[in-house]
Amino acid sequence: MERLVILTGAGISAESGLGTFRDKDGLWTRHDLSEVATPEGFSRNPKRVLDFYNARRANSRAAAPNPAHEALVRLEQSYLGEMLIVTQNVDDLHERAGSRNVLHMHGTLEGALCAACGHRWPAPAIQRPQDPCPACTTAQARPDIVWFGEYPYHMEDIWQALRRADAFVAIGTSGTVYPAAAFAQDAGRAGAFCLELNAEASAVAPDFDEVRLGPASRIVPDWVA
Ligand code: BV8
Repeated sequence: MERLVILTGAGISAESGLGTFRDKDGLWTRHDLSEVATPEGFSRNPKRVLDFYNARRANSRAAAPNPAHEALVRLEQSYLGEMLIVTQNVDDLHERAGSRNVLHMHGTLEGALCAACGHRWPAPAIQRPQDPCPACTTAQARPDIVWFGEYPYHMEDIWQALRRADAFVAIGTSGTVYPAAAFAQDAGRAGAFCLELNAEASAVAPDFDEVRLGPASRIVPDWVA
């Protein structure tokens, strides 16, 4: 039984009109990540953080999956082995394209989390600082996003899948954020063939057996074909 693990990053959603983080005019070139993507930043100024994610949630809901997302759906439907998509992205374009087996290791814009009691629920279109948690009623609602310094979701399942993988494919990620940036090493150590599909070689390109460069909307369908 073939086992395939696919890791996606912001680059797979770039051609859907959602910004990346580290390309020119990327999100982290216009926002200080320590102010909008850390628990400390949220404590300092909840409204600024909620405004940042409310805008991204609106963009995400207005965006549509692109041919790269759709190619992965075709692959999952025809794949005879086990296929898992691990995404660093917080948009839901994989699910809206039709992918079924998706793990969001950095959370999702479609979720809300209570900073006081840990309760999680579907996010409203707009989150406001005074929104009460449905479980403990305190006004500590925040986006269900894994910020820098927080522990990503599903790590045990992801590491187990990487240890058992026959192939690992990274799509549209710069390889700058850990622990995701180490996944090719993790999979390669377990004997997996590692392929990178990217617009430009990532910081961890040397960890891969093969690197193919180009826009995801072209090179992912070409790879799946
Ligand atoms: C943690 C949610 C403890 C926010 C994000 C070593 C080990 C472990 C941790 C660390 C370590 N060293 C440092 C750390 C700490 C830190 C970290 O990695 N810092 C970095 C800056 C050095 N990591 C953490 O804090 C993580 N937690 O470590 O917990 C732990 C310890 C050990 C083991 C487990 C746990 C939590 C990190 C999560 C932070 N949250 N996202 C939000 O989305 O608002 S991370 C942020 O970067 C993004 O959200 C995204 O998910 C992530 C990666 O970015 P990319 O997706 O790669 O996007 P980027 O813009 O960088 O690149 C785009 C790529 O696409 C480029 O390659 C480009 O060429 C390509 N591209 C562009 N257009 C196209 C394209 N490709 C194809 N087609 C196109 N059209």
